[in-house]
Amino acid sequence: LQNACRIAGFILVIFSQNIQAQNLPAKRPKPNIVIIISDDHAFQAISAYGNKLVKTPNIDRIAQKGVRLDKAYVTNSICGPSRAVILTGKYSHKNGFKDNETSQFDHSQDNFAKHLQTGGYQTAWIGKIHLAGKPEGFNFFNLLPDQGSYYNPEFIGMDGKSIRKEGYVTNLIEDISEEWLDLRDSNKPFCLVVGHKATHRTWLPDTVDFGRYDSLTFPVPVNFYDQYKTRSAAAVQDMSIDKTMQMAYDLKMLSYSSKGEPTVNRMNPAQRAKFDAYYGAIEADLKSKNLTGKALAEWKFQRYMKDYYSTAESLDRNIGRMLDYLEKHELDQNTIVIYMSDQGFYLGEHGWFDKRFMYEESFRTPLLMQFPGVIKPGTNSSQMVMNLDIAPTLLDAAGLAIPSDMQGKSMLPFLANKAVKGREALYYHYYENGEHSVSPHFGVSTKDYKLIRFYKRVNSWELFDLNKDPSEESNVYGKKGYEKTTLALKQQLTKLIAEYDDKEAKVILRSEP
Ligand code: SGN
Ligand code: CA
Repeated sequence: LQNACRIAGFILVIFSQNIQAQNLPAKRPKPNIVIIISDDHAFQAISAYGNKLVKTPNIDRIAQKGVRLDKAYVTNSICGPSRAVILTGKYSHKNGFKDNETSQFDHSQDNFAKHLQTGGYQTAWIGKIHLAGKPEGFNFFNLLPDQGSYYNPEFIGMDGKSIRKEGYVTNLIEDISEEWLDLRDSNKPFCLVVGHKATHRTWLPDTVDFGRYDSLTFPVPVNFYDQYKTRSAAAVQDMSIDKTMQMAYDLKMLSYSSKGEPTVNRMNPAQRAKFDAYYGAIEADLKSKNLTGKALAEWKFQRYMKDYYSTAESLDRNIGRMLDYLEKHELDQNTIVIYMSDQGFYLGEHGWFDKRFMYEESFRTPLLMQFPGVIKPGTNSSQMVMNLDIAPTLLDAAGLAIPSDMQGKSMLPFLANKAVKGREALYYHYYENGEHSVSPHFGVSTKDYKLIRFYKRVNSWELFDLNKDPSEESNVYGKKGYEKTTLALKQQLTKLIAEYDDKEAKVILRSEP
């Protein structure tokens, strides 16, 4: 038996070395890494993902030089938790950061940057991180406090002090990133995380982008007037464009009453004058129209889209600056560039903005990656991957060991070799129970079906037949003909909960709603 074990172990070593050798050409220097993480930037807002109305030429450059992942998802569709998953390669229940409202991120825990550092990398995080406290594993950081501000934002330095910088946040984050790249030790590989605030609420564009999309009329999504029949959990939210979105706070019509502070207060006089000129004219026109009901809801939708896409314009432009920087400094051939959002976002689907639900638009994230010499340019992949996989992928690319308690898997085996298969099902768990009123839930999704268990605010099951109902409007849980599928999905869910050791979900699963 001992001999058999020894031989099996030997075969395993040979096999894993083979995979490693397939993933990375043997003699290349360690690749540099740039990860650009935006906030709330939906895949459906990107031309590489099929948006025909707007152009994102620079994000598309990454797709042309590398891979566009069409089935990339997050484990918990909310900002801080998603970044915690990206950093640690572990689900929220393992890294401890379950929600933005009550969780505290423990920076002393393991993360990919610490491994890269010990592996000889210089590391930096610049911009939004949304995990309060002092990040560990980074040689340099310069961070937005909390959500940060679009105009003249504060940045927290390594000494803990805040400094206000004049300008528009997306440009400033790129400026600081390039300054760090200029000053780095060019004898060592680097890993730079560029954390953008765009396109987070309240979608405030750079002054140069005001009105950029005014000539477009955006098509109202087919399920904009969703009545949430058969889906009690979807009916409970507070994130509709019609009811929740604020005229002053969100849409910048400042003479309307506002729940929160409108986001113009940090602007300098020159910025404010441009803001007033642009939004003032829209407000005057709106007042002359006296819109109500559906006409007002659709006016809000059009304004939301114009602000959202104009905010994304600066994001794409600054991604272009980063790609140009890498090319100009001849770094592009040995730098992995990843573009992703912290989660997806609703652009009017189901009548919503915001995220949180395990439904497609918020569950899924854009994810594009270039890795010259390893990933074939212009590849599209329909492998199911998660933000959980970023940390192990980076360690794999750097030729470093992946800690056994990281729950994600390296994407390199199947990105480098088409014959290798990724995961078959996705496990999701969302916890927050406050703003926007989305009930906590967990669930499993395969390519064909999605089964969700809501708890706390709403207690219910939902099942979607994704091939027949891709926009997830018909809950078929308990419907005739779905008994076997439901049973199989429940078994798969139970298995994933055990595999990822989600004790809380295990208890809830045992109790019927
Ligand atoms: C803020 C926003 C919410 C948003 C959360 C989480 N409200 O609280 O609309 O859902 O952030 O976003 S706001 O009035 O402050 O704009 S996340 O991206 O940080 O997760
Ligand atoms: Ca976010």
